Amino acid sequence: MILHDIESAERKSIEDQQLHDLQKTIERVYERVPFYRNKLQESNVNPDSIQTLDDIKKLPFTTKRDLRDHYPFGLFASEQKDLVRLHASSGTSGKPTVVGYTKKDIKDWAIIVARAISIVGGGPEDILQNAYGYGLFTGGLGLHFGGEELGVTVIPISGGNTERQISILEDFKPTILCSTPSYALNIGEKMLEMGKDPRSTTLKYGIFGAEPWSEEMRKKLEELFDIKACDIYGLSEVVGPGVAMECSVGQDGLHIAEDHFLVEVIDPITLEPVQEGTIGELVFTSLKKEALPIIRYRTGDIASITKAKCICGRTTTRMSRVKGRIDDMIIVRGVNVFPSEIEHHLIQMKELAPHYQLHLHRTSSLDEVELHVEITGELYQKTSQNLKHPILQALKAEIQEKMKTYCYVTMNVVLLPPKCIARSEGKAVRIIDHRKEIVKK
Ligand code: DLL
Repeated sequence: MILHDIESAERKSIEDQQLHDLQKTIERVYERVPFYRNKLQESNVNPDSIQTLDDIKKLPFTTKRDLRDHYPFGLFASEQKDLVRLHASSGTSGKPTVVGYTKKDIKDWAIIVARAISIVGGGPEDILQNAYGYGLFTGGLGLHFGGEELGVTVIPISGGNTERQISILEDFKPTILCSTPSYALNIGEKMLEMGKDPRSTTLKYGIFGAEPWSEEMRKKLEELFDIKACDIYGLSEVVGPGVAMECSVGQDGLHIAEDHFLVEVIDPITLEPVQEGTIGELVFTSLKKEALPIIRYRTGDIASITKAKCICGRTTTRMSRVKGRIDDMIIVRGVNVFPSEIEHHLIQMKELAPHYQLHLHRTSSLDEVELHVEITGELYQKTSQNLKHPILQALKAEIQEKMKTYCYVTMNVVLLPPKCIARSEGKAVRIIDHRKEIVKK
């Protein structure tokens, strides 16, 4: 595993470099982006106000809303002639957020992702099956350019067409699979269904991310494919995949590419910084980007950070697994719960397939959660395909009890026969919100 200079540097030298690049970034946006200039002036700050890293607190936050309000290119700091690529995040409502890259941005991002792949253990001798979607989503091209930068042999298969994924897995003999964790699970299940053994492939590593997943899901995928599964994090507004990457040695938090991104964790209500080790909302500031520098971007992602040295030898700040997005946090009668916490408990139950969905309903003024889970094919046969079977009634009560004990939420559990929940080819849909639907009488 190659350790890049920055990854094992002393904290002081990382921070000196960050301060220098932060000052340059602030100068750039102040000169080139009216939105930032106005916001900085309103906060009585200018580029000279940044004398220490702590001075970042003087700067205003940026939100997804700001990007949408300036759709499509209003926050860009480069002229169109200097842009070589655009990406966009799909977004569940309204306009997407559009992000742009100069030639240098693309090169820097490729190096960031190359480092991410090498953090896992990848190198030129590896073949990487890239099942992240190609297109406006940053996953496909992000991993593609990073793989090529590292000298890995990239198979640009993109997401979907699961049977084809399986024949490529068998014929091209890749050693690394890149996809969302839910799609990796989908591929593995399909192999079993076809009578093939997912453990018999040449795969060594999985680079899984783009959606929240749990430690239990990691175990499941590692066992299913006999691989090391590592978490990759990123978001298009900040660059795309590679903002942080988990190492295969420690598998204990994701190493942030701190020479490119400055991380903060804030309380999403008070907007004040939280203590190291406490969970809060991740906030990132880009340090080297040209086309779309981003200042104190509120990601909506909930995690914590630690500056403790990792057993792999890296000194860069690590972030915990993302528990979920603030928007995906379910608040039922005052209790907050993330789907990933529910997943953690469900996957441990042998009677269930690792697929679930949360349906939110509103009856009168109360919110109700319906948890849809699939039973295994084996159990379905054993209970004579009768969902009212006493064994299944008892299982339902057990899940309900578990959810109440560990997640503090009373849920109505709906057991489903195998294969009833839609399988993902990209980001899994875990929450279906029916609360705004008009109930027709
Ligand atoms: O999902 C970039 C990406 C591609 C990351 C491939 C990793 C691998 P967006 O489509 O802009 O970009 O979505 C970003 O996805 O704010 C998180 O909520 C979520 N997310 C990304 N990675 C993880 C992860 C890509 N490892 C949004 N764990 C982010 C949990 C993740 N959530």
